Amino acid sequence: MKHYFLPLFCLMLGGASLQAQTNTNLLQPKVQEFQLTETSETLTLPESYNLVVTEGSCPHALEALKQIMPNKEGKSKFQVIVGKKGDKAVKKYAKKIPQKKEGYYLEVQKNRIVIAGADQRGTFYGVQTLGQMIRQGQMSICAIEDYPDIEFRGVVEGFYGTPWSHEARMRQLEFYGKNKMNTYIYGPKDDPYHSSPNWRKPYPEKEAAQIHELVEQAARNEVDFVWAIHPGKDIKWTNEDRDALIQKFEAMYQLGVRSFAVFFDDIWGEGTNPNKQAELLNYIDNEFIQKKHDVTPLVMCPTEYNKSWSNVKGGYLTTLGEKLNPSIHIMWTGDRVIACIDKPTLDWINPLIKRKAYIWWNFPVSDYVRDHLLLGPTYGNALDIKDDMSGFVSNPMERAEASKISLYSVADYTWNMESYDSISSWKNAIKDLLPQNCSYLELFASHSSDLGPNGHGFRRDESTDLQPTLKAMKQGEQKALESVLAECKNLETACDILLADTENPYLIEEIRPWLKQGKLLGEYGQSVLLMIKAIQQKDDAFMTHYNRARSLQAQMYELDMTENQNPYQPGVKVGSLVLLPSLNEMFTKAITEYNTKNNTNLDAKAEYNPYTLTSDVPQLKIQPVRARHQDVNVSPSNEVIKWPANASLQIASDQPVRMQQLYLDLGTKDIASSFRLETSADGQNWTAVPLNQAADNTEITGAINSAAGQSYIRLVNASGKELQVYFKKFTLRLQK
Ligand code: LOG
Repeated sequence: MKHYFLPLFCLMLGGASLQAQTNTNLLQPKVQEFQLTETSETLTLPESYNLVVTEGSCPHALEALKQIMPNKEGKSKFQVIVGKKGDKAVKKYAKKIPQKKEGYYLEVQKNRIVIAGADQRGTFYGVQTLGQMIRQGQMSICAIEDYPDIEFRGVVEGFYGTPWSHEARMRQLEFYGKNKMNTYIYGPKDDPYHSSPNWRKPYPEKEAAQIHELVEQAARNEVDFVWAIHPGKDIKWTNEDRDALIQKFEAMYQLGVRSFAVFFDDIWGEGTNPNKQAELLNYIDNEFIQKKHDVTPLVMCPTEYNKSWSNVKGGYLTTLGEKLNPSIHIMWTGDRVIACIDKPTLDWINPLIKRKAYIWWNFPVSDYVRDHLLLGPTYGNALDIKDDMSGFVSNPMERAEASKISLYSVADYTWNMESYDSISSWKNAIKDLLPQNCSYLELFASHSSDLGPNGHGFRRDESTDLQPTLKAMKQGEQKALESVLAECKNLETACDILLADTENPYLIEEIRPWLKQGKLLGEYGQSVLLMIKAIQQKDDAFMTHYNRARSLQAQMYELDMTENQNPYQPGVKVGSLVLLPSLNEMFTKAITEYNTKNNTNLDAKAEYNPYTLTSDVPQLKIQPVRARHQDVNVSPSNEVIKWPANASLQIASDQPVRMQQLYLDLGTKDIASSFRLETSADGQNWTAVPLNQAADNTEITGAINSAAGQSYIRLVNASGKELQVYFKKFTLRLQK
């Protein structure tokens, strides 16, 4: 619960004098209780302070304190009293310390500052809050009682794609400490020593040394470094593999790791057996976790980790619920792989697993929409569920710095849920990341937040503030046209300024291709709108604006084809939900009308996708399909696809194309003979195309080489039974 007590006379003094006070809105995460004393006085720190502590207590908090205090420790009447419950130093304040794990009491008086934590971590968090107050300038004379709503708060580095760099992780851990997040789960899917094939092997020397360094950095920032293993792809339920897993954990323990997780997500086959999983995990818990005495509770990610994949009758979840030791946490992504969490979500899962779910929130992860940046506000999770979960960790983007916009808000949400406000938290996050150029980053981020069409169907609002103006413009309001024009100018300016920003070079490096695309989009918008104005005013400059708009369309396409060329969702998309389609629509409409009026034949097309996908495989139904050069690609998926017998995936072109070859990868060996590939000119009469797969290889090819044009191609499960496969590649190459 949040309580802000503002003495009445303080309010009556009005805005100006209040500005000198601490701005509680900028305390991050939002504090639970903030109380101003009966004066509007503020504290200016004296030149030195007398530090009162209990020997040996709270070393990380004291280290942090040294860094935030602008003045020196020394002889002074001004006291800074720091300690945790039970310390002599804070004995006088014991009653004021919140009775909550990781809570703290912080008091600012004319002659002293007191930070009294419920434990070491709480004390460290008190210092963080004090640091935020000091950075604001003048401090209010005040008292704060603060504590987190959720026990485990933080991040799971659990995405597919290039894992974060060591340096990025070091910066992240510091960021978590500053924002009072206590958990970092290390589980990048593409670290071979986390998953198959090398989960059984120890890390090579260099990687081991880096992990040790991360563990130390985590400790300094009061973060639990949780090392996760992902053994399910090839685990055998033998004593040998069980011992290999324990040995790996032991090796990680030797590197300093004191928190562990086991992930069984995105696998099929033997590894998914819930009885065997529970048996193994209980063994690890009894023989390793509990015996060490200094290790935090084990965390596991189940194979059925969301409701849409759960077969309750099959008994997977109930088996885990009944058999797993009660201290083991079970992760859960919600009703779907990508979902926001609410009360019904938790009311469904908690009884099944007989414990409170530990939420793995798949946002702002972008490993299934790698051409987009997810920089918008963090919203959608219910505000009334703090008592229904044991933990909440967010799976971020491959781009570590850019993810901080969302992670800042995750910290805010999990600390003080009822007070969480997604928009103000988003704005504060951006200010924190790029203090001087925050207004430019905010504008850019507002147009770079949706994911584009994707197989999960998860979308985010975009260009929210501009939407009413765009609507008014469509209805012919001239003032609205001018506002949209101004917005496009501002977007160009913002991207230009950000491209040369030096405040946070890591961030700019990560988002550079998108900034370049944003700049082109801003320029494109201006050309389109100036072109429309020229038409209205019968101005000769029309052709110049038209040609420039055409050129910018080509430049945006070129950038999309040359930068961020990952093999999954290559390209660079900005403003793809609202701004770009609106401008394209305006362009097409204006040129079509112009052509009719002037009897001209200017190209009015702004965007065009001739391919459509249809499928009766539920997980592939809304998978995006896109043309690139000579290729037509269906976006790959990260999950296990359950492909029903006789179900198919079909691509149709709106005009006949000469197909050359299909490149397919279902992540499975010896599977080609289970599928049938066919092409057709009319969608009625189908011709079979042989599929080739070399032994011991997952790649499949289908040589089509049709001389005549075909409009359809489809891949059918011809095995007579449901198949479980990955969907790593579906590329149709066309003849030149
Ligand atoms: C994976 C995860 C991936 C995410 C989003 C879980 C538990 N597992 O479909 O590694 O980053 O979805 O693509 C997942 O979410 N599989």
